Amino acid sequence: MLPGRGFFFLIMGLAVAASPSAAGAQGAPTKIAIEHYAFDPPTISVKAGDRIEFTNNDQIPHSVVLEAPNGETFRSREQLDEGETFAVVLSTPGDAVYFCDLHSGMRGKITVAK
Ligand SMILES: [Cu+2]
Repeated sequence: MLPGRGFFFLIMGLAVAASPSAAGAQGAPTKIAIEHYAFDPPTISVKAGDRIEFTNNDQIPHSVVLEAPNGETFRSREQLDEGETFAVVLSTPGDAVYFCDLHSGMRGKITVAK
């Protein structure tokens, strides 16, 4: 048992409980890493309203183009540099597909549940 760990999650819990009005906040964001020319994890399930964060951990730029279940398209900056994050909130249930505009092999899918 790490003594600091429980305390950290207690603080996180209080922070979430203290901000019930945050739009669609379901807790911690779902994180997708961009590493070694791939999205990790490439497929994931979230709840409608969850915040999804893509972070580029590669030393070369990538991008994120996402087609939401309702047909809406979300785009990151053309070139997301190392350490930069692109966040999106999907409010419509269904399947969203996304890809990197710079590297054709980089793609993934997000299933949005109600
Ligand atoms: Cu890329």
